[in-house]
Amino acid sequence: ENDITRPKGYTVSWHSNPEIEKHHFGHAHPMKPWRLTLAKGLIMAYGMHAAMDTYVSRPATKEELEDFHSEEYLDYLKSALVTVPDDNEIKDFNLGNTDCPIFEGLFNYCSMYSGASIDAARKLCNNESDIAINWSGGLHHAKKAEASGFCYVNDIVLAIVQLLRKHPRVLYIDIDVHHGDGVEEAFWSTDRVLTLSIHKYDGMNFFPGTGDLDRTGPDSEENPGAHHAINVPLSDGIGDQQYVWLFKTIVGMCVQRFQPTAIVLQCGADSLAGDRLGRFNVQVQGHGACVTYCKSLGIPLLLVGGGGYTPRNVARAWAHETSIAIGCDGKLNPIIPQHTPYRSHFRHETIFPTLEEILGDPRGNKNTDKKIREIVSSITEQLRFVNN
Ligand code: V1P
Ligand code: CA
Ligand code: ZN
Repeated sequence: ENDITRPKGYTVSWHSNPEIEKHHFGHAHPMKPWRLTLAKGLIMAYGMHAAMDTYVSRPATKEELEDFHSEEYLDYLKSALVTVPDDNEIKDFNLGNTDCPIFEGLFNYCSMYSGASIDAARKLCNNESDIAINWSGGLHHAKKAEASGFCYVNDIVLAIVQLLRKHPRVLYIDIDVHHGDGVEEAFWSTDRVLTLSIHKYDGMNFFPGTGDLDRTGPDSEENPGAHHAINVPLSDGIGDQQYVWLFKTIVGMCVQRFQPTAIVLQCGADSLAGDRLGRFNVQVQGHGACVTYCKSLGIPLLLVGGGGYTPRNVARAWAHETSIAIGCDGKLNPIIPQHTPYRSHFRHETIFPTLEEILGDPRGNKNTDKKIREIVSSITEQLRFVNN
């Protein structure tokens, strides 16, 4: 039987809007906003919403979006039609291509997921939440005046800008299988945000092609941002043991050195085994262990989504991570209640014993322990230059 009660002594807020899930990137496109419907279905089927403050988020205002994006870009994004755009506009804003199509309601979709991240950040600033969650956010590739890799508006940057109003230092951690280039670039020249991305790296053979170990910030020591970008490039097939050890070791060192007053964790679920675009072998348990570790630090925490292209696995991971946030992980009924309408989405699966177990052929692990230790040594050296 379910035993979900409101956690005593701390508050978790969940920010979402059902409007977001209704948008479609197009049939062949891997980004499926309805994975959020699946995640919400699991979260609610377990009754986890009863343990959180739930908010229906509102769209971000033009002024809020302009905290990062250029007015010309936003104007174009707002007026963009589902027709083939002018060549100059494609070139200027990287919009209307296979990765970043212009679809019905695009601007509404962008302002909605961004509004949720901004609201979540404000709850943390006002001490009204200890952990704030927006699974529809985490769109880490968007630039000031450019869409990239399924991301049009960078809700993470907008949320961090809000956090910086109250918080002197923000640690950004990105466990999406892709490099968090847009967030890294936005805070490239400041020492108030330490960005850490763990990702697959194989030069131009894997999107977005950046994020090698030696990409540590601006080259000039005069620039306050020097050494404040941390990149963990990995190869195919990393599993829970190496991944979680690496995560705890590096995040632990970052927290000790940088002393963040707030943490933003991008929980991109394309780092899970069996992901349609990903290459890793991380299980829901290992992915969730990253959330558990961040929660254990006792620092205000913003959880956002991100990538994740095998929708049922995404839903399981984010439902599991919601259970970690509210502190009921391990106490969940392993069988999805029979009566939930959402169960129909899962019925074709041959194995479905627990929320934590996911499907997908294991990939061969190309990451040696030696390489993992070398990464840690290199980042240990880098962090000597980081002082709070
Ligand atoms: O590799 C590319 C293209 C090729 N170049 C022109 C760029 N794009 C990738 C984009 C991946 C975006 C990941 C976003 C996130 O980090 C955050 C939400 O998860 C790409 C891939 C791929 N396998 O890397 N696009 C597509 N696949 C794609 C496939 C079918 C239809 C549309 C896009
Ligand atoms: Ca990443
Ligand atoms: Zn990704």
